[in-house]
Amino acid sequence: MQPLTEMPPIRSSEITPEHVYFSRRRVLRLGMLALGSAALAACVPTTPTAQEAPGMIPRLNKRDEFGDPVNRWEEITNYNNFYEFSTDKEAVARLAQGFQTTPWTITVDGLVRNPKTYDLDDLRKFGEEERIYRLRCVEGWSMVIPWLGFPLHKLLREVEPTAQARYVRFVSAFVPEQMPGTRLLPLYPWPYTEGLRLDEAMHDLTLLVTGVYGRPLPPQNGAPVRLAVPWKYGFKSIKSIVRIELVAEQPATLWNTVAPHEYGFYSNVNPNKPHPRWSQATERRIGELGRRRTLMFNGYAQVAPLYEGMDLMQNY
Ligand SMILES: Nc1nc2c(c(=O)[nH]1)N[C@H]1C(S)=C(S)[C@@H](COP(=O)(O)O)O[C@H]1N2
Ligand SMILES: [Mo]
Repeated sequence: MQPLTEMPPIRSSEITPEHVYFSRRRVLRLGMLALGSAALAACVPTTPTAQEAPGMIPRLNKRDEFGDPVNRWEEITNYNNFYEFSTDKEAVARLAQGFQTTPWTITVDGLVRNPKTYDLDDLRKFGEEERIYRLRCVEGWSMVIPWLGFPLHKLLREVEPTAQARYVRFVSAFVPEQMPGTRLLPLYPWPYTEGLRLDEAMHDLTLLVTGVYGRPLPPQNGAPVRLAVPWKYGFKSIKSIVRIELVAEQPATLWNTVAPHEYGFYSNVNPNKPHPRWSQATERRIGELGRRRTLMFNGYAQVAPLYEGMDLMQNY
């Protein structure tokens, strides 16, 4: 599992609050002026750059293939589902702040010819490209997110699944000392697990994500490595992955175990298949007024051949 290091997690109380940080800079600047040295004062930046100041990251002027603009950094990193930290979407960012993501390894094993444990450096050789994907949560909201990562098939080809391998099982880190949400939900079958059929995992849209918005992935978005499967409900896009196991039978997943009648194994975005407690016909795009129509496969119609001959109303 997730290795524990000697370093304790950073407490949120140890992080300098923004107003203190800015006033310290002001005091420093005044001090420099008091020295009467114009040359020295000129070395002190008078305005914080976007990189330094949290909350001042400019909106990327990019659109997805459907013509929709990407969401703001603030939205993507402050409205999160990550139950290991909290069920409150707006509290996850703060509670995940001290989560230790280095050192980190992902073990890839099971029905493969070349099982291997990858560290973050090992993953670099697979490259990093930007993919702007829609994320549609099963709860009825959505965003457009510019991920950085590489297609999972690159890694799967390297480990060489055997002929018996038919599914891929993914496991998240489980570190209760650093994950207060898991202690509030002790009856959940932790660690968080997910699964894909092997052909879904091999599809070029299936991305292993290492960054977002041109930056490393923040803890609340599933650092250091998470999945993005854009044609499925968001809960299939498992965060903070520590193990990828090739298996013969359809694996148990957390949400399918907790509420099988509400969350199927496939969970493809499907506007015609209502959740037992709400419609899935429309969604609220974060940052927009009103609702928009939800599209079959979240708009990614190219995956339809994966499900030829399957009744997606029964086998959801
Ligand atoms: N380990 C883990 N992965 C997870 C979740 C979680 O609670 N734990 N939530 C899922 C859900 S419901 C959604 S909608 C997405 C949200 O990803 P985001 O916060 O990066 O937008 O992560 C998914 N991956
Ligand atoms: Mo979700």
